[in-house]
Amino acid sequence: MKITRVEAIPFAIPYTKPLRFASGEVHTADHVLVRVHTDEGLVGVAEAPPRPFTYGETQASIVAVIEQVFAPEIVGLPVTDREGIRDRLERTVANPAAKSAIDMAVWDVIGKSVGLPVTELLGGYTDRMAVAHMVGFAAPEKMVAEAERMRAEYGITTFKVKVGRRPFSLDVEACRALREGLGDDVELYVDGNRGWTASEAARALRAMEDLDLTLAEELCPADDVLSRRWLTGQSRIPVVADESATTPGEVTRELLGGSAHAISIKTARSGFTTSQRILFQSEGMGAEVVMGNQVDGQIGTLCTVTFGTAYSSTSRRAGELSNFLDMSDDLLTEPLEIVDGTVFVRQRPGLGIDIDEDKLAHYRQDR
Ligand code: MUC
Ligand code: MG
Repeated sequence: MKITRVEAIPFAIPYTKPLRFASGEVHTADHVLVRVHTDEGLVGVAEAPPRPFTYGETQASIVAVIEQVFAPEIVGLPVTDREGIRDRLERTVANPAAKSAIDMAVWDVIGKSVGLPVTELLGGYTDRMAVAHMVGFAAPEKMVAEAERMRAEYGITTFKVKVGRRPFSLDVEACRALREGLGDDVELYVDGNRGWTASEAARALRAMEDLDLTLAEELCPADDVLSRRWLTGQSRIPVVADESATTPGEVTRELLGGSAHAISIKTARSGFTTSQRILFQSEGMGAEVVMGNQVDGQIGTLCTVTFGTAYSSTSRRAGELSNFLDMSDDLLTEPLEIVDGTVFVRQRPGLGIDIDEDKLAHYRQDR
């Protein structure tokens, strides 16, 4: 079965509540729906979320690179030739969200063609994942209220708190309010999105030592090589590399350089094919992994769940799977649900993504 066409459809769905963090903020899901068509009529689907503040991609750049570079490279290749497709995509540097959406749509077609869920093709370890919710910047009482609502309505008990503001006491205060407001039974961890210097981060971690935080993600930039190593060496909780470790080479650099202890895997930026490499490499090096969230919509979240449920180590911790709840709408005919703090993978051929064509017509930006 050969690839005949790759569609890149820009769409925009507003958030009911923007997500704010140290490197940026998201008000609208201005994503790109990617569809890989084949000569047997099967079509694979995934979405690419542009995150210019992290990877430099925009909605327009994703559409352009797919239409002008990636589609011409891969049309005509057998859809099962995942390595060949990856090779062709990797001839172009960067553009991780565009490449990943194509990769995951290709896996979707393969799953459909053999009548199996992609999660089973990948590893098939479990059918569900616990959910962690990302709490963005706001006044401490609003952050606590949001977490309380997530716990009451969806049963979520793990929260990733965005930090990285100046002065760092703002975030210390917010984390303390969350711990006091939610009690000892919830898991709290923090993500700085490179907002602090290593010395600020060290002081902030010390000030939060009594809060039982479980992980500290990307507190300062990867380019602060020596000070980041200094910080990681003294941290009493595992330091997670997120945007600093998006490729196997970067994972090696962060782990062997002593700049991180654990790795965040995001299918939105490494698809399934490269995420597998990152996962197996992390396991081989003895590093924990977290299934992260690139402020994904429901399609992207289903992709994360598909990968996260496939393996033992990716399903061990709660995955960041809930921020689509703040979108005003989405494109699936059957919305993704979180019940008792859990998301289930779809036991259908491929990824189980069925696009509501009326909604797509309403939200698409190219007509
Ligand atoms: C995260 O873990 O950093 C914020 C920006 C992005 O690309 O992902 C999010 C969450
Ligand atoms: Mg992060």
